[in-house]
Amino acid sequence: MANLDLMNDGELRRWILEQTESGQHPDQTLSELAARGLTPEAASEAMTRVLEERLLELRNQKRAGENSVPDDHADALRPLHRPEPLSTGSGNLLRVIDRDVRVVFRLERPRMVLFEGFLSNAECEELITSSRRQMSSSQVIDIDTGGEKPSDERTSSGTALAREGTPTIARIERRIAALLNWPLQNGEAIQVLRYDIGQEYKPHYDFVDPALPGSSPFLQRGGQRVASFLMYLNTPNAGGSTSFPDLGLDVPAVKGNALFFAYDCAHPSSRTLHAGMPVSAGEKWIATKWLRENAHA
Ligand code: PD2
Ligand code: ZN
Repeated sequence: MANLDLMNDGELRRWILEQTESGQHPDQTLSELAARGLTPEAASEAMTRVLEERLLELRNQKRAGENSVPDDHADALRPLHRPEPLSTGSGNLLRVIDRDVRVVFRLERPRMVLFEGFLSNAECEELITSSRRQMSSSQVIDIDTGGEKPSDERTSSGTALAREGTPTIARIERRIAALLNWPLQNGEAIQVLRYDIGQEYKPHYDFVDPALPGSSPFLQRGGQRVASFLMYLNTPNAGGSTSFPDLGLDVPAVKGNALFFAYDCAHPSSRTLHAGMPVSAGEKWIATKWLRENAHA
C-alpha cells in the first residue's frame, strides 16, 4: 500500500474497495489505516463513507440496467432493516409486558444488548422439560441445496418448538416481540439446543450468504435473518459462553438472561461472527429465536 499521507481521496477509496473486495476482514483494513496514522474514528468514518457510496453506486447501476457487477455482491452489503430493543431511558430497567428485565450492557456496533431476567426460572425449566424428549443432532444449512446437514462445526442437539405452540411459548414470543418492537410473525420457531461436555458451535454467522445457491429457499421464506435472540435456560458448571472473536467479547451463559444482536448487513463487515464455546462441565441449554425481515410462515 502506498503511504497514506501521500494518498488522495480517490486513491484511499480505491484502496479500501480493493481490500474489501479481496475479502480482507474489515478489522484488518481498519488496523492498516490506523497503522498509517488515521485515528480509529477517522478510519471507521472513511470505511463507512466509501462502502456506503459504493453500495449506492451499485444500486444505481442496477437500476440503470448496466449491472456489470454480480447482483449478489451488492446484496450482501444491502443495509438490513432490523429490530431495535426498547430503550430504558436513563435507568437500566424495563417493564416488558409481564416482566422486569435489566439491561446488563449495550453495544452500538454491532447492535447488541444483554438482558438479565428475561425468562423466569419456571419458564426456563418448562422449555427444557418439554424439549428433552424430542432432541436430535443439530444441523447446519447445506449451502449447495438449501436443505440441512450435520456438521462438525455444530455438535449440539436440538429441537424446534412450534410458534405459539403452548401458552408459555406464546407468552415468551409476545415478550420478545414487545421488547424488540418486531412483529411476532417475523420470528422463526424457537430452537432449543443442548450442549454436553465438549460440544460447541464453532464461529459462524447466523445470516445466510445471498450469493450461495442454497440460500434461495431460505430467503424466499421470510427474507434474510436480521437479528438473533439467545435465551440461556441454565447456567453451565463451566464453559459454554457465547463468544464474538471480532469484538474480543465473551458473554457467559446465565440462566434467564437473553442476548440480542442484530446484523446491519449479511456480510462479515457486520462484525457478528460468534461461537457457542465448548461446555467443560455440566450441560448447557439455550433457546434461540431468529428474527427475519418479513413474515416467516
Ligand atoms: O449456544 C450458543 O451460545 C450459540 C452461539 C452462537 C448458539 C448459536 N450461535 C446459534 O444457535 O446460532
Ligand atoms: Zn449463531
